[in-house]
Amino acid sequence: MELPARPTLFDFHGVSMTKYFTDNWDNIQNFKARSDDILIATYPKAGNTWVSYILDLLYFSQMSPDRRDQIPLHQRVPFLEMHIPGFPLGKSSSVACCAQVGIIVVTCHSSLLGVDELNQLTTFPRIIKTHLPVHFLPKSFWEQNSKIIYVARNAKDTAVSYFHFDRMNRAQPEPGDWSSYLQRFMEGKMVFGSWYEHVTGWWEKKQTSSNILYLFYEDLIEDTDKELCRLYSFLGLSPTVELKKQVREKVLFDNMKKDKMANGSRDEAFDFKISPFMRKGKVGDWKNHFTAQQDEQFNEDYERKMKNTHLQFRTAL
Ligand code: PPS
Repeated sequence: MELPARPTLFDFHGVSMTKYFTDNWDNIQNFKARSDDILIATYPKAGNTWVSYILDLLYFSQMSPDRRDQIPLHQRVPFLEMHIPGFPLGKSSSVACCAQVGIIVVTCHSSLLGVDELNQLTTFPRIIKTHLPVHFLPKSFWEQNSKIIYVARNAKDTAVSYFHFDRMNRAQPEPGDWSSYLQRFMEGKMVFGSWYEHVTGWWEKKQTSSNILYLFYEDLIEDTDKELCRLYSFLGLSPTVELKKQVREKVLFDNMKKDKMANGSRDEAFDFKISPFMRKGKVGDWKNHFTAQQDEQFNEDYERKMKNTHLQFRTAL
């Protein structure tokens, strides 16, 4: 099947975006969030899929054990602002199908339309993925006081992960070579804009919003159990010992990587020959990509951009 040409980046109200995340803008902004919705917000490549997987297991694995094997994660956790009509999703994507799994009815179609998918979800709570900067979030999330989990990841590992993602994902703009990519990352010319503004914007908002839990990818890697406990407490959940054990086991990088419903292998926009979606899952891989000169230049620029925030990141464990 012929794939559409890669999209181009353009300035959208001061944030670099592609049409796949802006074409449905009015419907996105008018999205009606509910008080029991749970939003997972991240800059791209900060661990959104990981936390989506964790929450889906927590809320649904006991009630509908087949869900995990039969419905791709991107349908269980729709991507709010994604709007790609007619984009191939998988080998059988052109064939419409309908699967009844537990109490959820899923229609597989050859489009990714986040708002429509969310409005059609029959399960609750709705677990929702977004990469929107905080000032782009539909206002209903604030009005409804929906729970929001923000995950942040250090800039260097994010840039590396994003680079490999853009190489293999034909729904993203051409990344070019690593050196020019890193330059554009520093300039904020990435889909969803500046990493610096994203992480600090959400951090500022968190200071006055008790409905936001701000997590760090590095903490999740270092002490998954501790961060899972913070999640349970924020969500007001008391999982059984058995469920906790199951979650702990299933969300390990190597186990998730084998899960065809979560590892991106069903997405035809991805070319795994170039790079897998579940790539390394580590803190500090940037050291394999940054030259000494790039590191020095990046650090200087970082100091300038982040001098007014208390937000601290770890680039090694
Ligand atoms: S996306 O496409 O923007 O939604 O990507 P996102 O899911 O936010 O981030 C992808 C990176 O998260 C890593 N990942 C994990 N790391 C550790 N453990 C688990 N279970 C896990 N699941 C996903 C994934 O491998 C990407 O990071 P890199 O560094 O590229 O490996």
